[in-house]
Amino acid sequence: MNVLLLRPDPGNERFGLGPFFRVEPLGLEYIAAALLQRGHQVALSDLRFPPRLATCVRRARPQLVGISCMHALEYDRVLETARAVRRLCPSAFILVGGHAAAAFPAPLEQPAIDAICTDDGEEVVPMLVAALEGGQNLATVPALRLRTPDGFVSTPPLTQRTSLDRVPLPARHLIDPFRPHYLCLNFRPVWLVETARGCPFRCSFCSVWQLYDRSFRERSIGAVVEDMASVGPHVFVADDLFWNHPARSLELAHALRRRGVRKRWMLVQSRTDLVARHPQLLEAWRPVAELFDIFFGLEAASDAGLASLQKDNKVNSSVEAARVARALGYGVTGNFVIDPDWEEAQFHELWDFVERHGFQRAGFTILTPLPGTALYEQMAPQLAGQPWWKYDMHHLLWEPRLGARRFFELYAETWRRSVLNLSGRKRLRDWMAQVRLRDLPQITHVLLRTQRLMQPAAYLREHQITTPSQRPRALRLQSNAARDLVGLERGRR
Ligand code: B12
Repeated sequence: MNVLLLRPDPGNERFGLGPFFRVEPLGLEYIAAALLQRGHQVALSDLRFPPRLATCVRRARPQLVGISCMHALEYDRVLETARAVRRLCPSAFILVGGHAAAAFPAPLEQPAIDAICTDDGEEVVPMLVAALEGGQNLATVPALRLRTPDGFVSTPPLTQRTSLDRVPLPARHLIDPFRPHYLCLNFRPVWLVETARGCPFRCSFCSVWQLYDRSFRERSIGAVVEDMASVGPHVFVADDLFWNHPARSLELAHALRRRGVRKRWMLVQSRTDLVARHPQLLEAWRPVAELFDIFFGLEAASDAGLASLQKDNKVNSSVEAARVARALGYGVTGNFVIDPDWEEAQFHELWDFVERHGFQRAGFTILTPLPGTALYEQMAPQLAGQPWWKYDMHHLLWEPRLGARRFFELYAETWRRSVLNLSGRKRLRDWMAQVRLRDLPQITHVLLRTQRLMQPAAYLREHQITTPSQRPRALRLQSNAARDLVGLERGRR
């Protein structure tokens, strides 16, 4: 079967570091590998970059189009993309999958979409393709929300979680034309690698553990070494919780070193208590990359703050993890969560903590009940009517205790205290002194764009948009671009 897999343009990157962390659609590459193994024809397009959707569809002549929906903030754009595909290619079966689609499919249950995959795609997509080819009843394909004349219905779940070794290597060659676009800050091109999936912890704001029932799956050491050896010098590790299984992580580090794998830059995400308890792991991994950053879920400046997020951790661990990591030459970055219910005192507590422990490289997101979490269910009445584009963790979804104006003043001030503030402790010239000449234009662009995070008015303008039909100007413009993308207007004329 001819299959076209699409990574849509989220079209919602005005705040946050999204544009500076553009990474490959790894989930689609694994699905593509599973389909290629079975002899299907697969094309993969990243619609953030040319060619346009119409061109992709014309070239691929797909019988099935798979669209990824990774983040809740992308629901509307995914629907727009599905509608455009339907017009361009009315006979194709349209399937949507990916983290947000699986965790909370309801917003996608629309006529433009034929089915939504509610689990990983490596097994489900080949089974669906086989069922479509064989003219079988699609209700026998597991892990779907399937459109029927009576509405969307669930098919049975997978009998067990898909082993990550079922498809050992992603079909990276399919995205070769897009590779030069993938970057993390000034590291370009970047490769996304997955060594494990899931997380056994239960942070209230996170939808990963709730989708995967706190499971944690690992790829075999051999497959990871093969993948790591094949990718380029800049690696972003997608794992939800790196180093979670210390003995296996140690074995993996040794296997990579034996194979002579050494990267220029790596970024992993981990927990502070894990790192604080296992300095030997960090020692073993350090030689794997010349520059090595760790992104910690720091979340709060007090034990009470951590407890309120079900972090099951203490701030002592944050301090200790930063000490251990820095002593071994790791870059320490991370994120803090800001609760709209905060008083001024909690902002001050956070600023003091950042200052005292040197966490100026961390970012700050607004507590956002993500669909698919118990927090979302609990807060549903307060969230009613909020548009999905506001689920980017830089918008308020309900009125903050301090009032929106004051909240955003303090939120912007929090960002001003970060290393990104060009009028603050680190000036543009200090940044320049640290980067390679060829990276100067990119890093300057990043830094200038991020100054918006420090402007209360920028947030307030969008906060004032309260009806779902209204959209920020930037999103409207992109929507027009989306229509143009498929040439619909031209076709009508
Ligand atoms: C890489 C990543 C990013 C990257 C790149 C994303 C991009 N735009 O391309 C960056 C760093 C930019 C990013 C940014 C953000 N991210 Co993000 N990100 C991830 C991460 C860590 C890994 C995803 C990944 O590639 N995994 C590896 C692959 C192999 O797995 P996969 O994608 O899940 O694919 C499998 C299945 O989902 C399925 N599948 C996938 N696609 C499809 C398609 C079809 C058709 C089918 C059938 C199946 C299918 O099959 C695949 C193979 O098994 C996930 C964590 C996670 N566990 O999902 C968070 C995650 C998706 N991100 C999240 C969030 C919150 C964000 C931010 C809002 C964070 C922020 N602080 O600003 C921003 C939003 C940016 C924006 N404006 O778009 C949340 C999403 C929650 C939600 N429900 O919305 C997650 C789940 C993290 C979390 N712990 O909460 N992110």
